[in-house]
Amino acid sequence: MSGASFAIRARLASGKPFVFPWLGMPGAVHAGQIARLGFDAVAIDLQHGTVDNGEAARMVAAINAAGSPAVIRVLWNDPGLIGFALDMGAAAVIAPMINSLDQAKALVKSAKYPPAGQRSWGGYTMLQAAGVTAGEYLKEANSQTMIFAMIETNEALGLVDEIAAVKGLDGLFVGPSDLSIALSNGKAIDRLGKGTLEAMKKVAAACKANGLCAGAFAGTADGIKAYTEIGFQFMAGPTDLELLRGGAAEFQKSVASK
Ligand code: 3PY
Ligand code: MG
Repeated sequence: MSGASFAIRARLASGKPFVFPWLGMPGAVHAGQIARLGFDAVAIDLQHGTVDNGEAARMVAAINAAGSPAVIRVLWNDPGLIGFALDMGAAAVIAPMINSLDQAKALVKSAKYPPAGQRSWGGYTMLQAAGVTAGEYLKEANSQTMIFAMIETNEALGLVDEIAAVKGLDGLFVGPSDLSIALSNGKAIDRLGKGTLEAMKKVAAACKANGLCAGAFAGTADGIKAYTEIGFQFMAGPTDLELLRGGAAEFQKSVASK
């Protein structure tokens, strides 16, 4: 699995920020076009996006065909959904709302083949993405695909050292919108707030202590800079909707100014 579709670990080894846009709108055309822009990967959000499974498969294929790894944030921590994402050829899977040790262990069980877990064999799209035989994929999948547990609640933050120590996890991924809502007791979404950043430092420290990759939804270039400074490396940039709206707003402004 030395192809571009599974090049996440190799790129992370450079120590540089690893940045990827976050697609929530269905469409293999825009996914493929964005994958050609030189980001480290392209993510598809199956939790809050409007992408169905068939479209997700076509989007992963388009992203991979453009020479980029695909990341999938699954709808929930469910063995079927996690297996589907990996079978489609995702090189990394992010699972939302991991709030207990049991949930973290279940995530690993769904995502890794025995003996590390109980991922179910099948699908074959991933063989095409990886450009390998079934035997080669089986040998390398556990080490080459990356599994991230999302830390985005007070419970998860309280248990972050224990969750980070769960064998088989490859990284933690902060959802700073949900985390800031939890920290403010439902009052605010504050992705760059002081309290959010302090909490995120704990997540980065837990990752460092356990050899995990520290990830987060950063959303903007300022977010990527701020999170890099506190120890994060694997970071999502804006959503496709925000990029589209931003481009349209700029066009509208330039037309209005003529
Ligand atoms: C969050 O910020 O809560 C996320 O899940 C990222 O979209
Ligand atoms: Mg969230």
